[in-house]
Order: sequence, then structure tokens, then C-alpha cells
Amino acid sequence: MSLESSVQTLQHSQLSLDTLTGAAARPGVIGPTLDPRSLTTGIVHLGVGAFHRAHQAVYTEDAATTSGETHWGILGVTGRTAKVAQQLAPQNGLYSVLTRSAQAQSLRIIASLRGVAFPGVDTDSVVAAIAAPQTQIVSTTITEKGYPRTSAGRLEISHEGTAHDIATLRRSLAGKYDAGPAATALGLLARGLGQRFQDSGAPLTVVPCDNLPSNGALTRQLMSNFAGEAGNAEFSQWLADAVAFPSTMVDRIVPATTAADQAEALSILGLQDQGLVVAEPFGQWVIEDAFAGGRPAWEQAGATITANVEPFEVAKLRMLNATHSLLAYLGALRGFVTIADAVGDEALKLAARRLQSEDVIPTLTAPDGLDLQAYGDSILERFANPALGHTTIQVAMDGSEKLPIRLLGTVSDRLAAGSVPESAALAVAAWMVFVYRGRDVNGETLTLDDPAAQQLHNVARGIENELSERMFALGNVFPQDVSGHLGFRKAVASHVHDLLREIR
Ligand code: NAI
Ligand code: CS2
Repeated sequence: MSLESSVQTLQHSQLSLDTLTGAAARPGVIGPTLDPRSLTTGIVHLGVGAFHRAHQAVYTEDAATTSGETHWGILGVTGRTAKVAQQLAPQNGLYSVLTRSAQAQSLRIIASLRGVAFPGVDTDSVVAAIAAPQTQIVSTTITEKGYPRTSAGRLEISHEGTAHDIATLRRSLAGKYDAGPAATALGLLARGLGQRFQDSGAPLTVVPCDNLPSNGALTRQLMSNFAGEAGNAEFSQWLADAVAFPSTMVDRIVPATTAADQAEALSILGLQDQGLVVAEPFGQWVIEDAFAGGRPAWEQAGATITANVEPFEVAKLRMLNATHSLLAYLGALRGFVTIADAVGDEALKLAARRLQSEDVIPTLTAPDGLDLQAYGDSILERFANPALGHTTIQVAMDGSEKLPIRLLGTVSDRLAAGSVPESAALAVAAWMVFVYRGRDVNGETLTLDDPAAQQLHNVARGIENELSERMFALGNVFPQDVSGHLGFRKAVASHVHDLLREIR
């Protein structure tokens, strides 16, 4: 077979605009609900990972279909590798979402992603896209660690790459635009906003979609710090006046795609889909009603647009994400590969229920009169989805970033109320032993994937019976009101002792 025909074979074996019609006609395939060729770009998304493709991009396609608006195409921007760009470019941005539950699955082709860029080579085109007047929205899913911040919630200017991006922003605002890649996602955003300010000053809305409380206010603060460090008062003022930063609560369980998932999609599509993502049926998006300009009709796609997102954010982070982390660390230590396996264990399920009902719910204000106990039950049912394959080790990653966000707020609140949260103490202890042991009850290795991994290894190393004392010294993880509370320290130390004896 000649090179040309083998390339054609490969192309025709891959989802693309050329193969879309045939693929969409196959049984079990739901085709896109709009013509990808009709779309123009109105959104730039930073962090075009699995979650964006299974959540915001789907909501945006549904909104555009219902409203008939064709100017909400998405330019997806990858992070530190070109991998997703290399996967999606040959597919003209097309990919599919494989939605799975215990009862059924469906595969839907999504067309709202109209381009993919890799900042390593495409920074200038991404900056131009953010500056373009037809762009109304920049959204982000860059993980919790993508927002370098101090404990006071200000830009961590010592963060690797941030100083470089501040210097580049300063020069570009002084009319000395530097080509070349941004070192960080927020640095890329700042440069795009700087170019927009210099070109047109047109308003823009930044929609963060990461699991962070008050993610809009935080992103505003970090962008304001970027502008302040760049020393351009006019840009700082424009940022304050013309750019909105609504907070959001986002929810849909989207595990990392596996080779088995790809094989399943191939059998349905009859084509390779390198951009495949897998997700649960449930989805929720709550967005603060604070936009500087236009936006897709996301409410027509089921999103909630509201003045006050906070109760939704806090309830979701503390009821779902904290329980996820408890199951991830305890489950991984006890040899459970998936979250579904872990929550299928009666002892772990009871621990999850107790965390929700005894520690978390007393700290919450129910959003819109939500029945919090029923909400907790529904979360555990979602975790039990046997078709997802969401692994404990994936949820366990980045614990040094995640625990302060999703678990330690509950601890602080319970301690302030005069109660020691025992289940939260168990979750903290499980994380400490996960870091220290690095293996499960069967002796299988548990890899520590965390931006603070070296620090954690250094601190954890040493004699076992002082483990919790050493870990509590991590000021970037434990606030003083938590690490300084004797009753909580004792509770954690007791659980650490028991877990170390269990996991030899
Ligand atoms: P992913 O690994 O598929 O994508 C992560 C994206 O963030 C990639 O584009 C990557 O390049 C970028 N990234 C990673 N580290 C970064 C850093 N330090 N700075 C800038 N960019 C960075 O992960 P996925 O599943 O898309 O999740 C991303 C985020 O979405 C999560 O961290 C969370 O905040 C949020 N989320 C995820 C859900 C899920 O179930 N996967 C559900 C709800 C929210
Ligand atoms: C998980 C979240 O990996 C994790 O930390 O807790 O990604 C979780 O799947 C989502 O927040 C669900 O909406």
C-alpha cells in the first residue's frame, strides 16, 4: 500500500469532517446537533482536557443548537503538552462523549470545538484569539494547581513561570510585544487580556470552571495582581471595568480515557476517535449571572444562571469532592482500584456517609432548599456507577492542592463550632499514610502524583509514630487553626496509627 493510500486509510479510519456523515448515521451514534462548518469562534477555552470536552463544550453545543446562534465555536487550548492538539487537529476538532451508567451507554459526537492550539507553538494565535472582538468568553479548566496563589489568595509571583509571564506582559503593554510561549495558563490569559486592552478594549467574560471556591473572584484577583505587577494603571483599570469573572460550580464525573474506552468507541463509531471522553449521565453547571458581554444561552441547555453561586459551590466541593478524596485515599490503601469498588465496601461507604452527615452537612447552607442528606445519597449512588472506571489513584492526585479546598474548610468550621470532625480526621490521616506508605495493603505501589511531591516525600520520611506531627507542619496545606488544634491532631494521629498498623 502506497504512503498516500495508507494515509488516506488512516484518515478515513479516523473521525473527521470527511467521515462525520457516515459515522453519525451508524446505529448507537448521536451526531452533532449543529453543523460544525457553520460555527465561528466566540469562546477560547484554556485547558481543553477531558472535563471541558464532556461538560462545557456539550452545554455550549446544546445552547447554540437551541438558540440557533452560530458564533459560539470554541478554540481549545492545551496545557503543557501538544498531545490533545495532535489528537484533535486531524479530527477537525470533532470528538465523541461516551456516556455510561450501570443500565446503558450512549455515544455522541460533539462539534462545538472548532480548533485546538498548543501554547508551546501557538501562543501568539491564542493571544490574538483572546483579543479578537468576536471572542466574548474565555473559560478555564486548568486544574487546581493552575492558579498559583498565596494563602491570602494573591498571585504567587515566585511560582515557576509566573515571573516570566509578568515580565512579558510588562513589555507587551509597553509596546514591545514578545513573541514566544507563555510559561503558564494564567500568564497566557493575562497576555491575551493585555492585547485586547491595547487593540479594542472590548469587554470580555472569564469563566473559570475548576473545582475551586469563588473561582471567579480568585481569577479576578490573580489577573489584577498580574496587571499590578506589570505596572500599567490603565490596563488595571480596564480590567476592573471591562472584564467580568463570574464564579461557577461545575459537576460531571469524567474519568481519564483508557485504551479500552477507545476500543469501545471504535466498535460503535467504526472510526478511531483520539479525542474520546467518558462521562456519567449526570451533569450540573451553576454560573454566576455576571457577564461583561454576550454569552451562549447556557440556561437553555440546563445550566443554572444565578446571582449567588457560593452555596452550590461549597455544598458540591464539601459533599462530593471531599467524600471523593476520603474514598480515594482509604480505597487506594485498601487495594480498591476504582471509586465504585471503594464505595461498594460497607466500611468505606459508612465512612463516606458519616463524613457527609456528621461533619459536612452541619457546615452548609442548603442551596435553594436542597435536601442535603438526599444530595449526599445521590452522590454515593453516582460514585457507585460500575461502568465509569474512575480510579482511586486519579482522584488521589494533587492532594496538597485539593485537601485545603474541599476538606479543610469543613474541619475549620467544625473546630470553630467546638466539635472535632472525626471522619474528616480519618480522611486527612488516610492522605498522610497514602503519602508515607506509597503502597497498598497488598504491597502494590501507589504513585504520588502531586505538585508538592518532593516536599511531601521529604516531610513524610522518618519514624512512623511522628508522621502526623511532621505532616501538620506543612503550612501550604494545613492552616494554623487546623494544625494548631490539639483535639484534631490527636484524632488524626490515632487514625494514622491504626492505618499504619493495617497497611504494613
Ligand atoms: P485533564 O488532565 O484531562 O485536563 C487538565 C487540563 O489542565 C489539561 O489541558 C492540562 O494541560 C491542564 N493543566 C494541567 N496542569 C496545569 C497547570 N499546572 N497549569 C495550567 N494548566 C494545567 O483533567 P480534567 O478531567 O479535564 O480536569 C481538569 C479540571 O477540571 C480538574 O482539575 C477540576 O478542576 C475540573 N473538574 C474535573 C472533573 C472531572 O471529573 N474530571 C469534574 C469537575 C471539575
Ligand atoms: C474528583 C473530581 O478528581 C477529583 O478530584 O473529585 O474531578 C470530581 O470527579 C468532579 O469534581 C465531579 O464533578
